[in-house]
Amino acid sequence: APCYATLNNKKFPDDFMFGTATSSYQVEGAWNEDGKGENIWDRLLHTNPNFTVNGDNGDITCNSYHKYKEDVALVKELNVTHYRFSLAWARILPNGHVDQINEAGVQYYKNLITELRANNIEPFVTIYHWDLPQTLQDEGGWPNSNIVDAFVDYARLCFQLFGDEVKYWMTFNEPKNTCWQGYGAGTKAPGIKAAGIEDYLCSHNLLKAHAKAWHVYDEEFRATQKGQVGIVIDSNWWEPSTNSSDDLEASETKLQFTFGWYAHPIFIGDYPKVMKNNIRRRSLAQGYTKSRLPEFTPEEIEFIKGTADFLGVNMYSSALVTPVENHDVNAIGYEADSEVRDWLSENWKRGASPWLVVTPWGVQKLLRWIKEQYDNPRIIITENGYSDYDGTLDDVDRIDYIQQYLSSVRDAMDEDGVDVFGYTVWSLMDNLEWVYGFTNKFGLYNVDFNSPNRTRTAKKSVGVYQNIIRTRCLVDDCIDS
Ligand code: GBH
Repeated sequence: APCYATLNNKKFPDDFMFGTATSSYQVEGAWNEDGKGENIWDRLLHTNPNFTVNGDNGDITCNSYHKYKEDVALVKELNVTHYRFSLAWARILPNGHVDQINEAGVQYYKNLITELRANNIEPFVTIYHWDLPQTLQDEGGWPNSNIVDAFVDYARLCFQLFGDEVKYWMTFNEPKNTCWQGYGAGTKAPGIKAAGIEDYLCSHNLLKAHAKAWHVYDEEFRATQKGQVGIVIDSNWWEPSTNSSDDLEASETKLQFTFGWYAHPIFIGDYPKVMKNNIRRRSLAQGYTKSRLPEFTPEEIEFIKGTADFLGVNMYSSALVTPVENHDVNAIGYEADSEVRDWLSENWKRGASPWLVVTPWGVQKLLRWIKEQYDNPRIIITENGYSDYDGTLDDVDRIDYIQQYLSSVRDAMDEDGVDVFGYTVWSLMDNLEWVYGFTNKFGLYNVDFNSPNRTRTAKKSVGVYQNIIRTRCLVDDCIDS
């Protein structure tokens, strides 16, 4: 029997939401069917198969485009309140712009949403989860400010098409990974390596696009559709490697560079001070005439501030931090700009993903920090989950992970008064895990990628999650709070 000693014994509130999640490129397949346009992942993985382990790509993956009814049946079987999925921009708008709408793509999402509603499952819709239409990348992608209006037109169309049935919208999933991995480190599509320059331009445009889309909803749709628009921001918990004031400060700096990069403009106004100061100081020392971090005008700061009805948090892991000693002043890059170094403790249990360590206490610390920083926003955990290599049905490590993290979330609610209204397991099923292809498996359901049917099979974690949802408890002798 599992050891319950560290699990919270308090019930989750009756209205607490429990859900599960996927994203379009990772599960849909049908990459060129029924009029879908090419996106940056299609292009990158077709032209450069070495980008992923085993040359895996999303051409077919879980085949959810054809199997969505079966997917919804699994979601139903889980008995969750909500299903978080994303819209593939190029499936709706093949060239990225609203002059050409792909009716078959629109119909696919209408069918999916109808099927969810018919089964009493709340759709949580991410408008952008990393699959930019290739045509928009050819126009410069996120670092080019033209993208702002292209995104806002697309978002408005989504509100028009689906907003009668969708009440929870998220503009962006993990902007840091769109920008830093896509245009800085080059480890995600479009694979551009321009760290310290294009990642900052990308974020600048993305924040404006987010804010504009929120205002469009607020002015044109909120009164009739009565939904909410938020954003999903991810971060590790950055644990000070010692109790020294330098390490405490490194933790704060790293939180500002990761979470604050997006949350500060949206919840407080403008970029975090430490980002503005560090990047300006380093840019000038490097011979630039101004900071590599673009500046918002006072009007833009006001326009972006307050543009989230709720905050989605993706949290999986933690790392230790300390200031970089004798840092190289000439290094141009987002990571160099933070002047903080991070690494994983040898003592932490690992998942299959090289970055994933089992640190449930980190989620409580992150949630408490968010509450204090941003004046107690309404939060939903939009992703949390555990990867293994083999997709085993006897997934005791995943069960342990989910129980421990949920317990820590419950502690954050109870001990720190964090306003958490829901939790979402990544992922409904094993899927295309970006550069790790099909080798890192996060699913509650196993998918047989060798079978043309892409057969789904429940893992042991399904039963455990069903039980948590039914009882709203992590332990047998759980108490009402
Ligand atoms: C999420 O990304 C994605 O939304 C989802 O598509 C994906 O399948 C899932 O998680 C599992 O990976 O130094 O803070 O940047 C989370 C991926 C993992 C990206 C941690 C950043 C490095 C830590 N993130 N990673 S950080």
